[in-house]
Amino acid sequence: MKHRIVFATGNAGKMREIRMILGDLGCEVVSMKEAGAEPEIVEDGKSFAENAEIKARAVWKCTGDIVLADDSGLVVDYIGGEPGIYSARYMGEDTSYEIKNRNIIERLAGAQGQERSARFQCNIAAVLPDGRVLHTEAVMEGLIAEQPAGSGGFGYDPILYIPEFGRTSAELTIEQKNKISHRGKALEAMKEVLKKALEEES
Ligand code: ITT
Repeated sequence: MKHRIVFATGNAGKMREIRMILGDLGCEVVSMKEAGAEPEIVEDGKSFAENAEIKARAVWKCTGDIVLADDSGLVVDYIGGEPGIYSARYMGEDTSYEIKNRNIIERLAGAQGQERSARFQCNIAAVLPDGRVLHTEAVMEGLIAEQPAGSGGFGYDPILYIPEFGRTSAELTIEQKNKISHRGKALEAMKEVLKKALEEES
């Protein structure tokens, strides 16, 4: 693909994963900071999809390239789907994940087995140079762990236990996580959708 892709995220943990997943696309992938496009973005959408589009559109207005954005979060069934789209802001943007993760575990006191079901959810939005918008979405299913474990990844990774690995998401290598994660799957799907959309264009 000859286009440059700008990724509208300020989250370094996400960007690390994104660079690996998009590495085989054969085009330059830069963060919005690297592209010199850091507009004020107000994430006031009501869904992952709306927020992903808000971020991608805001950066696209500055650069005009293909702009991708990720809106994602942890959805915990036992507490009504919290923190969901508010995952980054849960208990305050500046509160450490050690505290946020402990708090979620505490709120699940007494929950057993499948009652602890939770997932990471991710919506990817792409705004094309002509302004068209594409979306893909995926989840990574797991259970809220009894204790945080692992130091890989970022955010809520230490508390999402992935039964097929018998480990938390923070105990997986980045390669393992990218293969099965919400972000990995949504971005793989986006690669296909993007290729088709750009072929139609040329
Ligand atoms: P950008 O909007 O700049 O991309 P952000 O961190 O604010 O960065 P979101 O609004 O999409 O991004 O919030 C996503 C939050 O969900 C993130 O900060 C983590 O708390 C959580 N999250 C998403 N994916 C995760 C993952 O793979 N592992 C752990 N936590 C994750």
